[in-house]
This record gives sequence, structure tokens and C-alpha cells, in this order.
Amino acid sequence: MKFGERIKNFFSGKTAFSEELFDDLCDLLIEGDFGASQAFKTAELLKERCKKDSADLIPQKLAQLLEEELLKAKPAPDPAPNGKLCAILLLGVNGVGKTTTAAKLGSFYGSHYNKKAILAAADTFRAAAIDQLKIHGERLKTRVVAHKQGGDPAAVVYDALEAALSGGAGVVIADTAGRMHTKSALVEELRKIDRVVESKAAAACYLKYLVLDATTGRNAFAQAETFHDAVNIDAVILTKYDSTAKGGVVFSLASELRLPVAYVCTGEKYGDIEVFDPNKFAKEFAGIG
Ligand SMILES: Nc1nc2c(ncn2[C@@H]2O[C@H](COP(=O)(O)OP(=O)(O)OP(=O)(O)O)[C@@H](O)[C@H]2O)c(=O)[nH]1
Ligand SMILES: [Mg+2]
Repeated sequence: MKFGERIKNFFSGKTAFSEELFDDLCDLLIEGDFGASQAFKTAELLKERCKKDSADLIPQKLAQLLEEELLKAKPAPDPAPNGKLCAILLLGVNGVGKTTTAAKLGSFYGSHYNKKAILAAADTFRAAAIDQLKIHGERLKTRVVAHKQGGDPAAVVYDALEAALSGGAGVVIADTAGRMHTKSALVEELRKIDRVVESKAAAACYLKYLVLDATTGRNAFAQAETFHDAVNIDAVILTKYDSTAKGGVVFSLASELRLPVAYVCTGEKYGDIEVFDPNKFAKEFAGIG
């Protein structure tokens, strides 16, 4: 069951305004992956705003308040500025969906932004990761630039950018290794890639997306804090927001880290990706979507 359904069920049949209603809502928000203090603040603010209204307006007011939270994030960057080569780096811990998302984005850039993609196998840690990306590339008829296992990820990005510049591709999407980096190793690896992008394509639109798995709940927030602190993240891509994922963590990303969500992925198929819409997300979460 989607979490919005839970909120919807919670409100259904409740017509009277009561303190208890907002206490229970606070608990429910925490279950929905809100942080405790944010859940409390949200419930309190909602209570204030709803004092003069009939209880049946509460879900709509909740959606409104949630959308305001999401808009506290910095704006999501333009993913595909006209005439510019885009260099996209997908970061994140193990298993969150980086490789799958690289393939989905490659296809999305073709269909929605009219930019031909090159996938860069910058996860050189495991041989299987390189093969996995190559299989996606074959299925999507998208070029994959790869080196051998153990190679330098920055060198892969370099070659992919060169291929894009000479072959007319509009976007390079680099998959990276999902091992839990130590901060210094992550920073070091990224500095090298930064230098490569600077030298190869200084005018490029360069975006670092952090991929977060919606099913990992508050853990995703901790990952965002760590990565954002180590390397400036431009935006988040939320994966596995299908089935039972709750998604409340997105509100903390916006209000506490000012991190916007760029895309939401809702399944394993290539088409299961969409641009994040704060209004839609807030409504869905509040059970009125
Ligand atoms: N249901 C669902 N599954 C997904 C989604 N995105 C990725 N997956 C699945 O999650 C699993 C891990 O995906 P990968 O793309 O290999 O993740 P990764 O981050 O590259 O993993 P590592 O390279 O091992 O760090 C795979 O089984 C994917 O099919 C999604 O949006 N929804
Ligand atoms: Mg991978």
C-alpha cells in the first residue's frame, strides 16, 4: 500500500478537530519516514492552520504545507540546457539503483530532451558492473564507454566526454561505484573527475546526482548528509518509489539540506522514471493525489 493511502485512511471518517488527531498524525508522519522533529513541527503548524476550518479540509491543508516544505529546497538544476553538453555523475551507496538509473536517464534524455546519450562505466570496481551497463547499452542501442575492471574512473569519464564531443552526443551519464566510500576517497575520486570535466568540457552542464533508495527510509537522509557534506550534490534521484516506499525523507532533504529531487523512479523498466513534481508528490503523500 502506498503511504498516501495510509494518510487517506487515517483521515477518513474523522470529522472533529482534536489535539489527539494531530498527535496521531505526528506518529503517522514518523512512520512515513519523517524525522521526529519535523513531524512534530508539521503537525503543530497544521493544527494552527486548521483551527478555523472544518476537519475535512485537513488533508488539503497538509498537502499544501508539504508542498511548501519541498519548495524550501534550492531549485532543481536545468537538466538539459540548450546547446550544451551535459556531464552527469550518479553517486550513491551500494544497490540504490545507480546503474539502472544511468540506463533510464540515457533513454529519457533521448526521448524528452532530444539529447543523444553516452553511458560511461565509471564503476570500475566490479567487472560485473561494467557488463551490466553494457547490457543496458545494447538493449537501448546506446553507446557505452568502458575500460577494464580496476581502471581509473576519471579516465573513463574523459574518454566518454571525448566520444561525446567528437560523436555529437549531448549527454554523458557516468555510473560510479557503490561501495561505501570513505569520505576522503570519495572526495579524491570526484576531484579527479571534476578536473577531467573542466579540462574536456569546461562549458558543460555538470551535474552530480545522489541516488537514494526510497525503501531505506531515514537511512537515505543520513546518506544524503554524508555525500552532500563531502561533495556538493546538485540534486537527488529517488529510486524504488514503487510498492510500499513511503518517501517522507524527501521533505527532510528539502527543508534541512535544501536538496531538491530531480527525478523519481518507480520500477525496473526503462520508462519508470519521471521528473519530480513537488505539487504531485505532496498531494500523493497526503493521500489526495
Ligand atoms: N522496484 C525498483 N527496483 C529498482 C529501481 N531502480 C533500481 N532497481 C533495482 O535495484 C537493484 C539494484 O540496482 P542497480 O542499478 O544495480 O544498483 P546500483 O546502485 O548500481 O548497485 P551497485 O552498483 O551494486 O552499487 C536492481 O535489481 C534494480 O533492478 C526502481 O526504481 N524500482
Ligand atoms: Mg551499479
